[in-house]
Amino acid sequence: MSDKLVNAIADMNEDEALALAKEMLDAGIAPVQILEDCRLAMEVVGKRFEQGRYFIPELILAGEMLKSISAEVKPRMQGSVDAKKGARVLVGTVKGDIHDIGKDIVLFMLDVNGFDVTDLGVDVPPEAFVETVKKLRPQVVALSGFLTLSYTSMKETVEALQAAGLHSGVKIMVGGGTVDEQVCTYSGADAFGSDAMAAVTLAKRSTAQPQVSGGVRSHGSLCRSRCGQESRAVVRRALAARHRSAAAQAARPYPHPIGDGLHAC
Ligand code: B12
Repeated sequence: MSDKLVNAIADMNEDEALALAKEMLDAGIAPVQILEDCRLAMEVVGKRFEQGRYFIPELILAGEMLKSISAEVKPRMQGSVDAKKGARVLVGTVKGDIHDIGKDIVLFMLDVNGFDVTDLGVDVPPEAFVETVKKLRPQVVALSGFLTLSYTSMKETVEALQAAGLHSGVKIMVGGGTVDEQVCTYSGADAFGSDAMAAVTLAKRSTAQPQVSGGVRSHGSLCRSRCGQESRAVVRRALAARHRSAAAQAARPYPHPIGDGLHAC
């Protein structure tokens, strides 16, 4: 059934995908397993986009499918932990980036794990993070981004929080797409995570929250520890492609991987 769901999403069969997800939930399959299938399907969609087989409409439809499935999954995860709200986490997709599927999954995994989550949405400028941190005084700020461009926005956000004297009071974690240890170091954030469970684990480190776990691949770490080969390779490919373009080099907001403050893992 798991493969079927991955294929239904990847092949753009919206009705079938939603029906399968509901069937799986009714059959008692762990909600986090369904989210993992969604992630696998998005990898296939992303590859087809890269190969020129899919275009923006397919990406939008895939995004819609994931949102519908997430809406089915979320209520099944509620109540699995103590409903009492604990530490505050501020979440947002950084300036210039409108990808929110991964951010929303992070958001609801934090939510069902008892965190008090505030979502600033997408394309969030550094000033909005600063203002909200002043107002809400969260313990954790989670920055999400899927575009290479978002690395610079993450850095600017961390710098803005620092300049406002707010960084010492909050842990800043980054994640999304190809974000890894190098991006974490580059942005000045405290930690990075490659999936929603990692976000929960990282947020939990500064609190004493209970955690709902479910066997989903989870990889998160402080910037100093090792990062995955795969995501490093993707970042390097993205950076190499950027360097091939003279125009991009001229206006390049993200520095070369060797030097400019970035360190190999
Ligand atoms: C769906 C999609 C879209 C949809 C987004 C819909 C939506 N509502 O989000 C739409 C169509 C809008 C879109 C637009 C664009 N996209 Co797009 N998109 C994708 C796609 C296919 C999937 C991304 C996704 O949602 N994955 C699903 C989630 C669940 O993935 P995930 O990474 O496993 O999520 C986990 C982690 O990231 C982590 N996480 C996320 N945030 C955080 C935060 C913290 C703190 C932590 C710890 C963890 C964490 O937890 C998540 C859940 O476990 C990717 C390709 C891909 N394979 O990734 C391209 C991709 C990201 N898009 C890309 C591009 C280029 C664009 C556009 C510029 C296209 C265009 N020419 O207009 C625009 C960008 C506009 C903008 N300003 O942002 C490129 C980015 C390339 C780059 N390196 O910059 C990609 C990689 C496609 C490609 N191969 O070229 N896109």
